[in-house]
Amino acid sequence: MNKVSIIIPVYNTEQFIEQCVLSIQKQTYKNTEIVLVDDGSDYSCKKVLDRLSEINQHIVLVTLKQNYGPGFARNKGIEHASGNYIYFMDSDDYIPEQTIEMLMCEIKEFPMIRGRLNRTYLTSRDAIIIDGSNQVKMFTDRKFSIARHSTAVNLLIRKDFILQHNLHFDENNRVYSDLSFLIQALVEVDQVPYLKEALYFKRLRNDPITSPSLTQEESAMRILDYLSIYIALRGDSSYEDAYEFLDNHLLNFYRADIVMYLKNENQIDLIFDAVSKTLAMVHPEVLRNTSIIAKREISALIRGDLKKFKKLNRKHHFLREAKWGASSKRRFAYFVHNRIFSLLPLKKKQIFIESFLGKSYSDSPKYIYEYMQEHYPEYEFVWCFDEKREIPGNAKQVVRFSIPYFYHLARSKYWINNSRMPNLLNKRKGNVYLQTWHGTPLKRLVFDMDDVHSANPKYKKHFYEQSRRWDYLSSPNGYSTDIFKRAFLFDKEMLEYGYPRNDLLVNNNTPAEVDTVKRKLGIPEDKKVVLYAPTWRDDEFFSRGKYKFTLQLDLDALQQRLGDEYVVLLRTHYFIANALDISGYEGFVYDFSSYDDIAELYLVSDILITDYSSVFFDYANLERPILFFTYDIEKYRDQLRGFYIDMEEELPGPLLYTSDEVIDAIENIDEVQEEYKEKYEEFYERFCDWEDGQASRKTVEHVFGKNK
Ligand code: C2G
Repeated sequence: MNKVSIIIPVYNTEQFIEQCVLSIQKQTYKNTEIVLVDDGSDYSCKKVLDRLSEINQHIVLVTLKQNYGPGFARNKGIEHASGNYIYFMDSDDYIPEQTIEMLMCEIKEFPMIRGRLNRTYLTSRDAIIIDGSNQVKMFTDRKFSIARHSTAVNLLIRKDFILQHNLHFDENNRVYSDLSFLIQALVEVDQVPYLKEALYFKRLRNDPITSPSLTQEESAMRILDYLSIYIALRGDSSYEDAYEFLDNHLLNFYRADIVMYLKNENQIDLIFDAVSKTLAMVHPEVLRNTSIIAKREISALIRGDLKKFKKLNRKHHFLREAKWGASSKRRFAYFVHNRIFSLLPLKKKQIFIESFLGKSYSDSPKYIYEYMQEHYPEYEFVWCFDEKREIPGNAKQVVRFSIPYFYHLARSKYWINNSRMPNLLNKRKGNVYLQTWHGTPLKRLVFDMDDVHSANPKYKKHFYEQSRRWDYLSSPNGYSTDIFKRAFLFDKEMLEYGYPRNDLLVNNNTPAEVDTVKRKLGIPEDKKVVLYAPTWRDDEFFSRGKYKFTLQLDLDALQQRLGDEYVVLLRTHYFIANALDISGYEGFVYDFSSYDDIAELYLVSDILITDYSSVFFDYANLERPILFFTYDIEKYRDQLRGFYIDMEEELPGPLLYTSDEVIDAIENIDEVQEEYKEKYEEFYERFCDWEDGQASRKTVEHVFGKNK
């Protein structure tokens, strides 16, 4: 039986390599050998490789003394391979069970065969059924397009063919070494079979900031690497057949990568000469097919006319942005913000303020605003909402994403926000951004998360870009400070004064205030109040930003057993798009999901039920009982997020899994409180200690105080 050697260069991918190897062990094609080439990895990765090769006798571990790059490592792998077929993988990828068998079955008399690449952000995926036809497509005229993605992964190739033609990976090139191997191989054949059912999962790292893959590295190095491989291949007459493919490949690279890189004008000097020299090699016929814009730039580049190129580059980026801006109303507004409104002078006493994406008048921004209304009347405020609403004070209001919204964003010196701003907004020089954030973290945040299960896989990258604009960040306790620094990679000023939003809970916790708020909310003053405030689930959504929630509390049972003594307030997270059906429970259940400020709901509630929401950290300031309805804790903890604290050990109340358990706990709330007394005290000390009712004042003084 034919043996397949799977060659995998490894460099510090201890996070991913086990899964890669496991996916090979699970192959239905059994006669395989795994050649792991350790390309000078650090100790922690070496340890993983040693362990893997100890337990799996099909692993051949080749250790290189230093980091030579994937080209050298793949060549070394071929030298050590004992199989008569070679298959290439990257150490952070994985394959479905049948990939190798399918390729082996279809390679027949051909020297090589290619499967399909499927890019994914997830750690594991099941094979996707494509159409099940298992039909091989033959690439003849367009055979070079097999090299289009510049990668040799998911290529199965006969070893004697490699040796016969002395095929090798470029050893001097870090990112594009595969391209040379592929072109050498492809010029030797007339046709290449391609099987789209043979899948390969190529991991797009969801964290291109702290753990980028080679192609995610945004640097001049990557571009220069590409140019050098093009020059080497294009200058060698043995690859004449590939010239047209290479020229087009370069032009695509120019449009997609070089143009983007040169958006930052300061980078032009770094690569100008190399780009100029490379483009001069392209056949004029191929150049003729490019757009007028590209043609002009390329012509200046080829002539080496740096001054002209800079001028064109600036103009063309403006035109590209304008064209982009013309494609929708929203984009037009961004364009006008970044290119026009941002040229108008900053208003030094104007504050642009928003809470929860404009969905409410609430949270720390509200309390900062109200404090400043009273003590800093010289400041003007622009509040952003999704629709116009009644609020105290004399703030202007703008509707999110309207033209006035963009206008005031650009002109306000200060921004105050508790969540995220749109990614495409440029922060202008002189802008000061106070980020108050919105909760002590329980669920792992951004760079502490492994997989991203929410609707936006680019979450980490976007988050990083956005958080670079923050100048100040509010922290509610020392525990949060540590996490924020690490998980947000935040290194500017941390405001360690507690949360402005919790001032209310410290200052207004009196029976008279509670009754006033109850009357305002329209709930009976003679009943006790249970507040149920769950969080959202990353994997349950309709579309991006629109999450769904299914109520698991049995309202019937609640009403039967508690209806005489209690009323229930329901409050879903602001990401939740669906409304809960509470018809039939009038006078017992109240839906306050769209009520502005949850702090007022805390104030009137005798008991809080929640799950993995940060609401309990705030509620604990009231020192009232908290129950945790954690019916899906395993999924939430193990698959979706992971927690920073041990829920079983450290929470100030019991974990409950059914409606009956929740009702039992409410009926026996005094005993529950007694049982959790000590834990509650420890919890309070750890998370609520900074809250002294003065957080708004201290925060404002820090950012706007007289010495600023
Ligand atoms: N919130 C609310 N109603 C809910 C849940 C939350 O009003 N049913 C508000 C609370 O102010 C809460 C904040 O939204 O503190 C954040 O909600 P979480 O459920 O904790 O979830 P998330 O928005 O993912 O933020 O560091 C904090 C984390 O990032 C959590």
